[in-house]
Amino acid sequence: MEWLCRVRGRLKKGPREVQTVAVAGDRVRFLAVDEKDDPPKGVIEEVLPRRTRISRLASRRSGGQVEQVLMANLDQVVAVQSLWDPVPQKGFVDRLMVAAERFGVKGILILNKYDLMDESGEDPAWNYFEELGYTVVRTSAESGLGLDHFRTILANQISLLIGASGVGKSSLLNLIQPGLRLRVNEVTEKTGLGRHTTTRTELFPLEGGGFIADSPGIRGFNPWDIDPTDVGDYFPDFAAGSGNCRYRTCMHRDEPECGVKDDVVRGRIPGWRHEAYLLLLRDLEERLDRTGRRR
Ligand SMILES: Nc1nc2c(ncn2[C@@H]2O[C@H](COP(=O)(O)OP(=O)(O)OP(=O)(O)O)[C@@H](O)[C@H]2O)c(=O)[nH]1
Ligand SMILES: [Mg+2]
Ligand SMILES: [Zn+2]
Repeated sequence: MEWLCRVRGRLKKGPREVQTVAVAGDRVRFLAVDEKDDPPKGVIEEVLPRRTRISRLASRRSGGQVEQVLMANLDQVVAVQSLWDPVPQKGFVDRLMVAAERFGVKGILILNKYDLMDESGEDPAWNYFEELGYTVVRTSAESGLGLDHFRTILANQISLLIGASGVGKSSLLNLIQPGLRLRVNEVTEKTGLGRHTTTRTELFPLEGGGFIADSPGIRGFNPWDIDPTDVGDYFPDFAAGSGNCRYRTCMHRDEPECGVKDDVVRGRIPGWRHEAYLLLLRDLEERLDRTGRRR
């Protein structure tokens, strides 16, 4: 049964934190206020401790170091990219997988719109994520490719779909779980971007067991609560090389005798992967500087 609940005022610590008080996936204790109403109404009195969560730094507009919890109590985060229309976002998957490692949830990559792939073939970057141990599934909401595989990955798990607007998150979910009738919208021809059709994160039960959350398209993603000096720890492919860095505190950037950079030169780590690391590092440092915290 579905209850429409507001959050008890005392649970909100300030306007900025409201978006994080109760999120999709939370387990709550609530008080029935009007059972006979349609839908029945209640008030959330308590949000129970979260087993897991996935969070990012809230937008700059909401002021520096603010946690935005995207979902609570999830088992896996599913990064959705489309091969075309919109084109993949550089570094997005790397960042989501860093967040998955940081928050102890499984990371999965969906490559959607496979029907739109041209002769130039698939970017070898995607294979690399597979080699790193992440599950990668090629799908098409148009042809049905990969949907059975995707379904088995979601069964009995609590999952979050996340990716840019227009990549096909809601379209995939409509096929995985018929009857949902989620709204989908064309990608605009002019900009090649989606229209932000889904506007809130919503959790749905799956027929075969488990739950899945659809979420609004996002562009940037800075994982919450990662110290710049630790970012490298969340890149599993850096582990071997960093054992050979001259300095124990090596950030694998400008330092001499860096084992990670050696691995890049030798072709063991692709250049784009190191680049994604450097950009994430820069973004996290920049945020700390802006909010006046130590570096
Ligand atoms: N050719 C092709 N088009 C697809 C595929 N999947 C989705 N689309 C189309 O892409 C457009 C955007 O799909 P949505 O499902 O609304 O995308 P979304 O990721 O939910 O977007 P937001 O809700 O804005 O975040 C729609 O016109 C879909 O029909 C696919 O596999 N192949
Ligand atoms: Mg959508
Ligand atoms: Zn190094």
